[in-house]
Amino acid sequence: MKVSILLVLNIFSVLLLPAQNFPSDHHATEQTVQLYRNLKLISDKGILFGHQDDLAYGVNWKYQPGKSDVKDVTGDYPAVYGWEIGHLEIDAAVNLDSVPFDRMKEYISSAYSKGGVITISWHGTNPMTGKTAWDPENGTVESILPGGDKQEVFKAQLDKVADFMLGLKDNKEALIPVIFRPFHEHTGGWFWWGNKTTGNDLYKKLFRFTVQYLRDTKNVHNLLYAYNTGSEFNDATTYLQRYPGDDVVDIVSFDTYQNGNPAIDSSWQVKTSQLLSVIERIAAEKNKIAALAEVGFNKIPYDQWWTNTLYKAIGSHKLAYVLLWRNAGYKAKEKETEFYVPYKGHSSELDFKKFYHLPKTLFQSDINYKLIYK
Ligand code: BMA
Repeated sequence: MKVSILLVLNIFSVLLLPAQNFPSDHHATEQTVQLYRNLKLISDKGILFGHQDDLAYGVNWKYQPGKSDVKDVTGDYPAVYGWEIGHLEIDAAVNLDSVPFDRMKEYISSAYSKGGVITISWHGTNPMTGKTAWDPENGTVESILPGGDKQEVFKAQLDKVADFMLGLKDNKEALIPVIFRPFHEHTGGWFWWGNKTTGNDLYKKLFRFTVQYLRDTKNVHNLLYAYNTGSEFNDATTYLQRYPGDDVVDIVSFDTYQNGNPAIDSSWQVKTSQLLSVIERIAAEKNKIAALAEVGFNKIPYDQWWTNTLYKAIGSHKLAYVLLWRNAGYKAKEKETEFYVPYKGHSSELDFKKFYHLPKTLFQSDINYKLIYK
């Protein structure tokens, strides 16, 4: 009896396994499938370290071949590279942070050849008003879904996203896999897709329409999809309130930024760890991948933030990657300075090196093409 139950269970799990080990896109390219599988395997061993716009610029420099603030401090590059395609939808040559799209493609393919993981965010123009992503205007999402009077405008935006993704190729003309993270931080109210103007069902429809259009209409098969909230949730129920479905999501993630004084107050660290436990459990139950898609402490004004705060928040979790946000440096328009990774000479440099040497933090030299894409 026991034996036959075990046998049935075994056959059952064998039958289930292929589906479980496949991304939401059943026509995903070989390298995309391998990325998905390998990210799962990697989460058992360590956490890939990522940085937004790492190769393009840093604090006090721009477009110097081979340069990276992460490399200047640690001697090594990140393992995950975040890029941003906002303004692609309005045919600009540079993104909303002035990174030229043609250079971005070069950075992406050079990182990919070394096994680097690529993730892309999209602070897209509001298709209804033509203003920025930070334009939470009522009725936007209704107007861009099928039947809405801005549906064609939105589809034209997605056509450009599809062209960009399909233009990412290696030197053998194979498509480069990308973790696409559209409509991020939707549990806040600052973006046009956010919860101030977009109800839960509408958000789900927007996400589903986007995936189905890119995947099934435009035949884009080099994407894994990341569902991404802010830190405005406290348990699985609230995290999943706007979850669009297992068939359109591969990665469950959230964004969170440190504020306050972590030297005397560990509440951010404790909360971040709690929230990571929530998505870690969801990832295990749904057989998805968990990640901390954006994180940082602007200007890192606590010199032990890396080992004493961030690592304490993430170190015990099963996560594929963490991505630190961009080292913009001084932003003349806003008259403010923004960076999340130390540069040479910064007060948290030593601690970042300690963080780099921890066995669980994985950078470029810990990975290679075979490990990630084969
Ligand atoms: C924000 C800031 C902005 C930037 C935007 C999109 O968090 O870094 O300066 O324009 O992300 O990358």
